[in-house]
Amino acid sequence: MQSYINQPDGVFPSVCSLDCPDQCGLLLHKKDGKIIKVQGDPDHPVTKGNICNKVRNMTARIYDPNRLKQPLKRIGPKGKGNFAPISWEEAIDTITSKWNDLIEMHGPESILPYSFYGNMGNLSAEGMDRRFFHKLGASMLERSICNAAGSVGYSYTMGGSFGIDPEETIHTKLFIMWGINAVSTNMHQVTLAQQARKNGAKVVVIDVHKNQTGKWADWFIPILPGTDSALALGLMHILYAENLVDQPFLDEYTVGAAELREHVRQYDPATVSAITGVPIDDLYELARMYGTTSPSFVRIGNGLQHHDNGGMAVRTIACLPALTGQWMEEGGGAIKGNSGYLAFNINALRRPDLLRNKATRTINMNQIGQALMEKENPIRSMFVYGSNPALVAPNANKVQEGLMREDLFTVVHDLFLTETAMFADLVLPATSSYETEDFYNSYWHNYVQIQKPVVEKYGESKSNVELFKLLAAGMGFGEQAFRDSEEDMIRQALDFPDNPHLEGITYDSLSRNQFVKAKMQPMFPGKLPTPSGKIELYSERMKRDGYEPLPTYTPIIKDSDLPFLFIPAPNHNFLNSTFSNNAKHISMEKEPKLHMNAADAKTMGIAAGDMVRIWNGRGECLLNAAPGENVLPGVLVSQGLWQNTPETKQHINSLTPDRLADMGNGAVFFSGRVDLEKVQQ
Ligand SMILES: Nc1nc2c(c(=O)[nH]1)N[C@H]1C(S)=C(S)[C@@H](COP(=O)(O)OP(=O)(O)OC[C@H]3O[C@@H](n4cnc5c(=O)[nH]c(N)nc54)[C@H](O)[C@@H]3O)O[C@H]1N2
Ligand SMILES: Nc1nc2c(c(=O)[nH]1)N[C@H]1C(S)=C(S)[C@@H](COP(=O)(O)OP(=O)(O)OC[C@H]3O[C@@H](n4cnc5c(=O)[nH]c(N)nc54)[C@H](O)[C@@H]3O)O[C@H]1N2
Ligand code: SF4
Ligand SMILES: [Mo]
Repeated sequence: MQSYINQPDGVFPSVCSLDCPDQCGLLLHKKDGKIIKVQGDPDHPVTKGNICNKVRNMTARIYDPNRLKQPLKRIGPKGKGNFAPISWEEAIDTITSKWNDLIEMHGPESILPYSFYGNMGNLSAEGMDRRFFHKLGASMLERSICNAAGSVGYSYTMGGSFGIDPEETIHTKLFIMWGINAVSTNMHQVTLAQQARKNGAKVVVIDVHKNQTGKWADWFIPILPGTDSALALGLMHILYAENLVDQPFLDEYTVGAAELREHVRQYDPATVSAITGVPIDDLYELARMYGTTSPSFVRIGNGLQHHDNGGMAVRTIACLPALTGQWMEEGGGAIKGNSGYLAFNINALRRPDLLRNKATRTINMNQIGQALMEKENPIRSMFVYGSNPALVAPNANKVQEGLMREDLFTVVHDLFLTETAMFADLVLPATSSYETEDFYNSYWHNYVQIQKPVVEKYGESKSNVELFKLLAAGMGFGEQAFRDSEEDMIRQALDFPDNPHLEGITYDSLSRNQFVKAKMQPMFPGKLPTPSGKIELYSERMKRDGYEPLPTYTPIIKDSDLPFLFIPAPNHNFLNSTFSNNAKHISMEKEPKLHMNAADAKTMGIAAGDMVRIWNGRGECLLNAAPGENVLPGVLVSQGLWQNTPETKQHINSLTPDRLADMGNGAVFFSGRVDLEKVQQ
């Protein structure tokens, strides 16, 4: 394996490992064996040397004095953060002997892995760990906290995670950024749009919050939360009524266009305006703009699908480009996610064949609080890595209650003593992605990239791959799968003739070139991976799965009579909870705010900067009020997953519901209701 560890000085290629669609190419500047600067790689064809502030300041995180150096064991009460250093040998012995006892007494399903994409590297996030837990026979985790509802919804229409190549969007004339805060969460899509703007392109943003992306738009359209499918259906109504549809495209490449035409009659502008809060004139203007501008492109975000009806919302919006035949144009169409193009051999990487009991139970990560409190066949041990459930999972007080269980044996592998780690019995130090080998495939642009180790492992930290190999050895697992090197695993994963887009992407080509693009061809003319091979405006498969076969608006669940809808979205300088513990990034973000409509604030006697308490049956939070015109009346928006202390009470997810979305068992962070009062000081 090629490695730059032994070169103390120089500039070395890297890739951003964070859960962000842009997956930037990076250059790491090293001096005396340490990274002194993180820079964008100007040669990366999409990200072209520009990176976000978060990662430009990454050295502050990887050399943060609070970074974990050694394994720790708990020596005080749970949650208090009293730990003492131990050796790796003792840590592995403690875990394996505890697990051997649990397996003997209660079976392997009493153990649950909990992980997500803190490191998007495929080996780190879903490699040796999956092999290990499959062989162990542990409970399975349904990893549906992020985009599950929308991905399933999009697939009903388009067959899978396939959109256009974002590099084409320099040709786009109309951008609709729908439920995506792209300035913060997909900055290179913004760069591409800026390029197109020089040639006259217009940008429309549809969001519940006029955030940085809304302010950057030519036209910001505020919408009431959870009503996007009604808006899309209203646009379809006008497109059909005014004959702005592309009939030859509909005839050739879609199923159900005639049924849809009839179906959308009910979504007339007056009805849709009343549901969405979008004025009737704006509905006409947007529909006509969309029906007459070509190429037009819809970037479908993740925000609009974190709702009870999020799957159907994405399924519905995904129908729009078909109505106008935009998939035929270079720079026309949509992107929800593009991971389909870079699909690799997950069976070879994850080895589900090692799981003997095919009826092993699955636990939804969005309901981890409930699951930990379950009395029947309880989870007795949880192993957390690449995720911070105490902060990121909904209904956080329930999660905390579960983590406090005296009889729960919790192990956390992370770079920091996260909120979750505070409740752990054992804490294990993890390497950063710059210290280990892995491969990365973006879910937006279509490049695969490789990371070679650039710096030595920090302290005694171990990578996910190393850790699960050690655990496998400790459990006495003899298969070759637990001795494979990183290189072996990358080769196995990329050996996948089933996906023609992967042709030419190999360990060797990546090692030579650092990034290699998927083989792309226009989506149309072509056959989609839907049952009919066409865009399914009407979906027989949905009918079979118990859904309305045509796109339909269903309101989100009114989970209480409390007056406000609460949208706790991500912020600019953290990445989920990553960076929320780094002083540098906290100082860039300043403080958590609560955006509210000025009229609501006036009625309640709240002024800018007032401390407000927001609460519901699940929990409460203290935030600084920011009244204005950036949200509609009845809507509250906060940004970022802030660290929580008993004094600051900033635990946003203590308020969020842990019911599941309409599709994919996804999370519904943005469908909860709260009340609000000024804190008298
Ligand atoms: N800086 C930064 N970048 C990130 C992240 C981060 O935390 N910080 N997180 C990463 C991850 S894991 C993900 S999944 C992506 C998420 O990035 P995005 O796809 O941008 O999704 P969100 O930021 O969750 O929400 C986007 C927008 O949806 C809006 N919204 C909420 N409800 C509705 C609705 O009902 N309708 C409409 N139209 N809009 C609505 C919110 O106000 C928000 O502005 O970003 C990734 N990149
Ligand atoms: N209120 C609200 N809650 C949300 C969201 C929201 O919009 N609003 N967004 C949701 C979404 S879209 C997502 S994707 C989830 C994300 O939730 P998580 O996936 O839990 O994301 P992070 O909070 O970034 O936590 C990742 C952790 O992995 C650790 N880590 C990084 N690299 C490695 C490694 O190589 N090995 C190990 N062992 N650990 C590593 C980091 O230090 C960090 O503590 O949050 C969800 N929660
Ligand atoms: S977080 Fe996103 S924008 Fe920032 S460097 Fe990483 S991939 Fe690029
Ligand atoms: Mo996410």
